[in-house]
Amino acid sequence: MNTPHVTYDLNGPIALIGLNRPDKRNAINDAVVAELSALVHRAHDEADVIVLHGHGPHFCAGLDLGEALQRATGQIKPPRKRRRHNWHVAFDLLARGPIPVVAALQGAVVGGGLELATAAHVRVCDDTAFFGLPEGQRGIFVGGGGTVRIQRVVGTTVMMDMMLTGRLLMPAEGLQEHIVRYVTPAGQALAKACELAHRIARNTPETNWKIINVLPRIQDLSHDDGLFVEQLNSAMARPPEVEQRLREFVEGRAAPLVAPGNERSPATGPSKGDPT
Ligand code: 1HE
Repeated sequence: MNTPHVTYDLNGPIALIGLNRPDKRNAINDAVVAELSALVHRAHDEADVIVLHGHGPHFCAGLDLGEALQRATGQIKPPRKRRRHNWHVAFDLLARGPIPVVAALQGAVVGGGLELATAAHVRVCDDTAFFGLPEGQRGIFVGGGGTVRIQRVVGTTVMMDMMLTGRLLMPAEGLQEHIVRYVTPAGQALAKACELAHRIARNTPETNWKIINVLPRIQDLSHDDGLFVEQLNSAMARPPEVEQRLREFVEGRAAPLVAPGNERSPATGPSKGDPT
């Protein structure tokens, strides 16, 4: 099911969600935010992992500056009542939803595009990618969760430099600053993201949910409170797959751990609808 600006494809346990305004470098306007939210809700119902990508040579050029200008000049009226920012709602839906998100990045990953990318849990880019926060040059400020998410990923020093000087980071620096964890040759980021997503889909949904929902919350807690929440989590009722998976290992039937350089070998357990 596609919407006018965002594509959606279900491939076994993986939902591919693609920004599809390549003529505008996948800039994000209100329609994109609404369509993205609807498709993420759909993926939550029917998939185990989301792969987020952008059609064309650029992942995303950030905020739609044409629409922003219309808003600044009053051609688009502000809503009568204040409500939670639609970008925050949509990006939190990805970042704190029930299933992991892998982002495949190429070309421009700038401004709101970088804010969107950092709502994903694992990020892959190809060697055409560049990362930037040109808000300073546009006279605006980050508004899609970047003060929270990007700052936590790259740290205050790097984010301030990017915003104040307009410095662009290339893939090697993206790796160094933890914006991405994998860099591929040009055109291969999506394939790598799908490969990782299929691997993630072999974990139990319960563990995946905990990884993406418990870790970031514990990061926001004190040492003591973090350990307390970790203990509460360990005490939560375990789904039946746990016993099956423990038994597979104890009886010597579990797949081996994934060795570096041999990342295509299967991780533990079969996955529903996995093509491999
Ligand atoms: C756009 C946008 C956009 C391109 N909003 N229309 N974002 C930025 O400051 C980045 C602005 N964009 C660029 O710097 C460049 O477009 C790119 C480096 C991303 C790509 O360059 P290029 O040469 O491939 O494309 P182009 O010729 O610059 O743009 C092609 C078309 O896309 C053109 O429209 P056309 O009708 O003249 O063909 C551009 O106007 C259009 N386009 N980017 C609207 N962003 C919640 S706060 C978040 C704050 C931010 O995100 S600030 C960062 C904004």
